[in-house]
Amino acid sequence: MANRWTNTLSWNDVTPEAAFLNRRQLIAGAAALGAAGSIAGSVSAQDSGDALEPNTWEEITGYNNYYEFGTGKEDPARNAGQLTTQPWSIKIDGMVDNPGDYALEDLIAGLTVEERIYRFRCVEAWSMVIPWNGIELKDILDVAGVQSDAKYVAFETLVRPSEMPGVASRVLDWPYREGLRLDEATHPLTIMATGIYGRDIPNQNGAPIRLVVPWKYGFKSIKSIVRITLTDEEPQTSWNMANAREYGFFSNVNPNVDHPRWSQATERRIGGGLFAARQDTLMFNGYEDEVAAMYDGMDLAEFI
Ligand SMILES: Nc1nc2c(c(=O)[nH]1)N[C@H]1C(S)=C(S)[C@@H](COP(=O)(O)O)O[C@H]1N2
Ligand SMILES: [Mo]
Repeated sequence: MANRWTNTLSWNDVTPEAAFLNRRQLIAGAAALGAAGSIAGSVSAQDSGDALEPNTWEEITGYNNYYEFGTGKEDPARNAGQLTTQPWSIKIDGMVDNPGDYALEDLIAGLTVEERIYRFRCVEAWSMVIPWNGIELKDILDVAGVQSDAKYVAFETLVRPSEMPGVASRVLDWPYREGLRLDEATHPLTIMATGIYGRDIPNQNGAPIRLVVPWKYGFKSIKSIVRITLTDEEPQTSWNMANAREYGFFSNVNPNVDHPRWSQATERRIGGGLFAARQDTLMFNGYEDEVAAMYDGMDLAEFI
């Protein structure tokens, strides 16, 4: 199956390390456009001026937020290696036709894993570009059979104190929880990632499977998921529970709405070096064309 979102990339995204992935994506994108399509046609006007390029494997796997393994940026790489990720099952419950405990390999058997190179913007105002391998969340929800009265999807991360030194601290109320509105969850940009650079996703990045919602601040992209619940009520989410004034349910990337303690207008690209200029943060992290319609008529300064 072709990558429908190849057009979120520019030619400038291609680095030697990622070149093989990009070439395959561009070929797939061109094929999807049909005989009249061109490779150039898969580059969006919005991105064509950007000088983005994917971060290196070392940057992506060495600078992380995963508080179950500690609050320092290098704690997850240091401490997450001990996490047992096989076997792994995900409980899917709530408003679904087929609730149950699904072995991960059964749940995703037959579903398409795609390469998606996405911007990733943490609420702390740093960013990366990450070449994920993942499955559209919608495809996974279809296995469970979402009922028509469901309005939200709630997610929970594993809590395993014997392997997660960070959960001894009360820095968050475990399990780590996140949630999306159903239209956000079934949007084609929303994926469940199982890989990076074509390799299994490392533990510190959320093995064996984590959410990626590229137009929202990074904390929405919950790691190492063990439970997915369909519900008709807005779910509780960890950072909103910890500080509702600073972290809302939506948490869409928005350069025009500052965090109460810092500006969100610009960001520091990891790997750019000590003297690199900060970059302008893009509305919806650069995915405005794809997602803005979901928030039509909403006051984005109110619904943070
Ligand atoms: N379970 C869990 N998921 C989590 C976090 C966490 O602490 N625990 N941190 C979030 C935050 S703040 C960010 S920025 C991203 C970081 O993802 P990365 O380490 O793969 O870059 O993971 C998010 N998902
Ligand atoms: Mo974050």
